[in-house]
Amino acid sequence: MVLPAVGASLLLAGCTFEQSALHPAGRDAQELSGLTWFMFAGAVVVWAIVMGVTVYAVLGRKRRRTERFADLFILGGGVAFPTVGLAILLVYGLSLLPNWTSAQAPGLRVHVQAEQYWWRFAYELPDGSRVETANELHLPNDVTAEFVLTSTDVIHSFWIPALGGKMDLIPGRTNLLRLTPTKAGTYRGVCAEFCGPSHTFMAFPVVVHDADGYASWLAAEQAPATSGSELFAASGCAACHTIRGVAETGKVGPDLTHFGRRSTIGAATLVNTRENLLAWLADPQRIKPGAAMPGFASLPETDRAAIADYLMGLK
Ligand code: HEC
Ligand SMILES: [Cu+2]
Repeated sequence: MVLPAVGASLLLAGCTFEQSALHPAGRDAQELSGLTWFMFAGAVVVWAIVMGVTVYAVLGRKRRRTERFADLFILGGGVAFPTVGLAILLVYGLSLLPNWTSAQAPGLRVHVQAEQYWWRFAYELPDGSRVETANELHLPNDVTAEFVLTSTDVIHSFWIPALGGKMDLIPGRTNLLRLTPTKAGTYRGVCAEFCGPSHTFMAFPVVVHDADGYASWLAAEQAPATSGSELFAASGCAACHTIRGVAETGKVGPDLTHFGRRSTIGAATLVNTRENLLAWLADPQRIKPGAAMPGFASLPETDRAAIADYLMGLK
């Protein structure tokens, strides 16, 4: 019974947020989709000409063509046409460069560390301190965000198609990517570089807020948890997970301080419901092969239920 339920949630998780480069909601994505449609239109014109000439060659009246016509045809179609076509494309492509977000000064910095198979997000505050969270990105609309991208295990890639281009996270390197959202909404980000068996379960919702919505999200995220749980500590969860204000030593897994506010479990693998959380706690490996969290099927069911209720309550 668990598997069909999990399957349905997977599908839901896949459809809830838009993941499309053709429905841009960011400055770079807008430019990229403009370029895509421009190239597509050009390709259609070239295809139509080639097809037209092919049909003419096969079905057209058979009359002898002069050598002069053949020379002109080769020079025109083989040299002049590609030169002009590619020049237009080059000029258009270069004209887009000044609009690129990388040229904008950032108004916000988020440190992103990719891990097999989830995302550590840390928001840099004006005083330099950081608010850590995981697996769900929140951004203010119309503000250029700079992402500081690192990885500690293998190469991953950070991609939010609705906002712009992607950038790899490479062990031993720090890469920078700037994106400017232009439309409030919820989008889907993904890991775009194969990183292991659960690569496909390494996604994240991206919520773009208006300025007030973002400020109140950040203020709530910054606050420590309001309650602790004996069971959470006693069951060994605190060895890997931090809940700020309650248990702050676990650094292996995602920060769970406000887990109850996240919309998904396991980096957009499951919708965040009590039922799915219980399935996750019992056997994460079954849901996400290779995930670096052990299963807790050995805990009494009542303990798991109590821990799930506690985590869901961390708003
Ligand atoms: C050995 C370290 C380890 C232990 C112990 C551990 N976890 Fe995890 N946990 C992880 C890792 C790593 C992930 C991320 C897995 C992934 O998504 O790839 C995770 C993910 C989670 C998530 C999903 C978080 C999110 O942002 O979606 C929850 C909830 C969670 N763990 C709860 C628990 C609870 C409750 C316990 C104790 C019963 C526990 N964990 C024990 C390492 C651990
Ligand atoms: Cu990855």
